[in-house]
Amino acid sequence: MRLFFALWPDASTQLEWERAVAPLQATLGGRRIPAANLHLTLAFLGEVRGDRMNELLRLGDDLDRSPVFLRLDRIEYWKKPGLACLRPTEVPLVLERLAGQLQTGLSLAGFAVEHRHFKPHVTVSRDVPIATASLPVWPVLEWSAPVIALVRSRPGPAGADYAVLHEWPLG
Ligand code: 2AM
Repeated sequence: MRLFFALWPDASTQLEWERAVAPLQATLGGRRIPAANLHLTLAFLGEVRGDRMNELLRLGDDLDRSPVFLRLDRIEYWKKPGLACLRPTEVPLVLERLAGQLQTGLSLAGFAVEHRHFKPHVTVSRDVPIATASLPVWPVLEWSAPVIALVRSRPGPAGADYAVLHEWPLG
């Protein structure tokens, strides 16, 4: 199974984000991510054997579940993956700590995690053909993340198909 941990918005937030970025997406082009797939990844695990699920659930149980409040105030274009994403200019310490705790826990448990610097983002479009500087999002999208989710990703005909396997409420 291809798995990742993420902050997962509720459906109304996903629709709010979709509406907010629609005009910019129309300008930038690329493949729009459907509202139901919008999320903020905390740690990407890649392929994991099914019999390791219990370890991941225990790891999730041990995470600090302090509230995470974000102000998504700009859209960035990332050249190498060719994606556009929503980002907070200010990354709250509590979010840095949560991602760090997760990464450490996963490493100690022997999961292969990426050690690249955590840059919280919500991918909104892929295969974006037009390079652009960072664009402001107004009004700013203010968000209290409701849950940490363990999510399975499967390739589908219209992009990834995500299934939330388990949720841990925040705050
Ligand atoms: P991305 O949107 O920046 O591509 C599921 O693929 C989620 O895990 C996406 O949010 C994706 O981020 C993230 N992710 C992080 N590292 C990844 C990798 N090496 N391959 C695929 N997805 C990755």
